[in-house]
Amino acid sequence: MKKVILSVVAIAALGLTSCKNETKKVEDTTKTEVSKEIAMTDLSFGVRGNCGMCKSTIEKAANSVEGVVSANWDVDKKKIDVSFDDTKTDAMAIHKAIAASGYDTEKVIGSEEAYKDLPGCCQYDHEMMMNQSGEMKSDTH
Ligand SMILES: [Cu+2]
Repeated sequence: MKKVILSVVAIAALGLTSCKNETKKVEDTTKTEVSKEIAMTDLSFGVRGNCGMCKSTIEKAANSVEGVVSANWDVDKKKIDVSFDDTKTDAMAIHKAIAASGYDTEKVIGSEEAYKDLPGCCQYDHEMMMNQSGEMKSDTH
């Protein structure tokens, strides 16, 4: 008799578990859809560079980060504007991707090896001011 009761309980438990799983799946889908709409983060920070070729290299590096939706580097201001999905990436990942392509950002020094492989016109001055007309960065001098 006990065995019968146990198996009934077990079947009931299985039933409950599968019901819960189904409910959870529905909730997850809804959450993902909601967060996609509100997770976009806009960020701008300084990146050193010289010219239009630098611009395409820097933007390509930023866009290669999964979750980055748009990247626009300003050659005059030495500054990049990035929009990204902060559930997929974060600011440091974007800094690192740009640095790996050879360019200095405000937070990460550019890869020396990648810098050496840049075209001569793109080998920017490492002392160059960046993020001009952005937030005050005068504390570095
Ligand atoms: Cu260049």
